[in-house]
Amino acid sequence: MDARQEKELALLVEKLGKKTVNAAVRKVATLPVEVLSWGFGRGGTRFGTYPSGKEPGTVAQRIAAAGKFHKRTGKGATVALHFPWDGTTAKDIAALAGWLKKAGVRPGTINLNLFSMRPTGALDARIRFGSLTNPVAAVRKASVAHGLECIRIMRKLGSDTIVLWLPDGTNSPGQMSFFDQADRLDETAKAICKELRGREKMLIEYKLFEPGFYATAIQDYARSRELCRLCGPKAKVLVDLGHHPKCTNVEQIIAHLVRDGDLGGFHFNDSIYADDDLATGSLHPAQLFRICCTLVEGELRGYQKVNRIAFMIDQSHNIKDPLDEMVESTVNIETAYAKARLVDWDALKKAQDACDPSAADAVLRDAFLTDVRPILAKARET
Ligand code: PSV
Ligand code: MN
Repeated sequence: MDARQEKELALLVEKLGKKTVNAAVRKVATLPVEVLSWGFGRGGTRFGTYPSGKEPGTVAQRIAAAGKFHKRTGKGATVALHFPWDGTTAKDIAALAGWLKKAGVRPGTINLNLFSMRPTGALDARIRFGSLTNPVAAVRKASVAHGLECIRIMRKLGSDTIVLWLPDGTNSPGQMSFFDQADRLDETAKAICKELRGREKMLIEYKLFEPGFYATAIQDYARSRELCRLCGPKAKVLVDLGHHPKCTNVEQIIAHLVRDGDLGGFHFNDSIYADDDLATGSLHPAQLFRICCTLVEGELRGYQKVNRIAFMIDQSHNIKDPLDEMVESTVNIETAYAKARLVDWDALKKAQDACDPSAADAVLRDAFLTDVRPILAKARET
């Protein structure tokens, strides 16, 4: 930290007290944020991908970029991996383990990819009719086998979490019965989850739409939670910020999940129109703050510890330099989280219980409007 930052931090201490500021620094410094390997490459849309030529092109280069990110920010100690994107053969997985080690980072969540066709086997063009819910038993079987393969990769790399995001959905009302869709998914999701042992986990991610535009198989947190209940305590819900209908109160969903200990993880990104996968906190910093507030409140009430929830960045870097945009998003997460750690919870509760919403809002606004950059600088130094 330079002299100016030290001075700004001292002013914050004077205003908020040493205990509050030090606690915020500690919490920001120890907040784990996972980055995703493909996010270090150039993202695109269905219209095209326009590389600058400077961004990492291979898996090895992307992992090296993740190492650079980790050294610069202290975050990204773990890297989310997608299969088959990040490797297919045993040789690939061994090489991947080597690149991760060399980059000084660890494998994070292992993400199933049930939307890319494979050159051989049943996961061919028929996956346009679904993977775990496909009407053809052989395709469902191959999809479960991919889940089991991801569990083996997870163990080989030394990770303990797989993520199931299901691209399955239909495009027209007659395409598949809701009842068949649900029955098939109950059976296949259970078949994957029952292979997990000990501390291993499966996070189940929901999404309202895309690539199916009529009826997605895991469309909301109710369905995701229902599947988790069916699969047992190893399964938890994963919330991706871009996967809701517009105007959804995501922080309220978070509260309901946290109360029941059902929140397993987060995919951070930002959006205006749909699942835009833009930089986290670039458009809706206040929403990110409210989400962080809910997480902190959940922890203070003794539900789920914030640091035990898997925070991952899941966004696509189509225009800016991917490494820069990853740093920008991380700083936005840290900023929102630091502000949430500054909320005067006693004053807030008092105002709420006294039916004084103006005073309550003022408490939140005080925290939100605080310039926490000195806290972030101190946390980074730590
Ligand atoms: C789907 O939109 C998603 O959010 C899932 O997490 C996928 O794994 C990821 O994006 C990559 O496409
Ligand atoms: Mn996601």
